[in-house]
Amino acid sequence: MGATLAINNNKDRIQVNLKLSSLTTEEVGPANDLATILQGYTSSTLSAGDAHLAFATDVDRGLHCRPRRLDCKYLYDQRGSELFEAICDLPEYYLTRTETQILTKVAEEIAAETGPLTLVELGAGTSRKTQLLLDAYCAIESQPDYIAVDVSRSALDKGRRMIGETLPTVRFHPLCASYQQAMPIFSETGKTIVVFLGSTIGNFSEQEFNVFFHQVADNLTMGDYVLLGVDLHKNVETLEAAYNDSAGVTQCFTRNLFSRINRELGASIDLNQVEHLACYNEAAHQIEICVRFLESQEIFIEPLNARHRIEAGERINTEISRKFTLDGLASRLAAFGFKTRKVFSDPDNLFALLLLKRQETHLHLE
Ligand code: AVJ
Repeated sequence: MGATLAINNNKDRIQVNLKLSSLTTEEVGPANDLATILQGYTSSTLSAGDAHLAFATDVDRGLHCRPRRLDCKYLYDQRGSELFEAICDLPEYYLTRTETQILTKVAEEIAAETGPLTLVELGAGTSRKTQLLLDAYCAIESQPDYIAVDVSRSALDKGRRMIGETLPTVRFHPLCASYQQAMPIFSETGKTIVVFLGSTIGNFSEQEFNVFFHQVADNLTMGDYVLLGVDLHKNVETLEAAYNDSAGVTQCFTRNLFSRINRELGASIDLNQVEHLACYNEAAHQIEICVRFLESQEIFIEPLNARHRIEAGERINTEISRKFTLDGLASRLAAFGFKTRKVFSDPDNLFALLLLKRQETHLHLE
């Protein structure tokens, strides 16, 4: 085993490192040009055909589960990303405006703490909130690199246009990929801050949370940072209102997953029979979102020629949104090698931003 393996026991990363270094031998540009590296990564490993088949396979697998479930990342096609942006502007959806309020206040302090580095944002969407952070980095470095990772190509395009206008010195690198696909990139970006806002971490089950932070820690280097946005415990009324808005946008957002299945997988689900439900599970501290089918329906997945019979009254889980406490979180993150450097919150303690620093941790020397 070579030195790399001893220091960094991560098979995925090693494979990708090899792939990336072979790309740099081509005549496309200098080895350290981030744009070139990302282009090569995108064209060699992430194809649209694979994504379509993965969608079909994941839907099929989820419908075989009991209870049935669908992966919430598929909520974000073009229409879904637009609907999510509309959710962010809803009066009941306090999360986005509270996080924006916190970021406005503390962006400079974050940049001052970390110094110049590459920003990598997971689930960037249209990068609206991130502009506040990028603005602060523009004040301390001339051309900050910003890699926006999202599964929605249209959201990335919109973000790129917006950042191009408001912050033209930012080097914007869109990466249309899942988090897992994007993580090997962390080793190519020099000193890095991984930005994970909006309490998207709340979508992960306890196990997914653990896998995620294990992978992030594994792919980062000592001294790198994570900026994590988390939604905090609060009363049931506020929480349930945020996911059952009076304008019905959240219902459209959830239903859109089924119209996407119709559009892309050749199903013909009657969307009028798909009812959105969002309830707070107080014991588990999570919003649970599902749909209930009012009438029996068949879901046909054309690429796999698979059929699922959904009975009247049956539910399909689409999303969880967990809520956190600061104490619990900091100690759990410490176990993955993240020291909580700063915690920022709003006056009502609705939401928090944690600035974490990657520290010495579990050595897997073999
Ligand atoms: C993007 C995961 C943070 O859980 O609040 C909003 C998604 N779903 N309304 C959340 C969502 C329905 C949102 N996150």
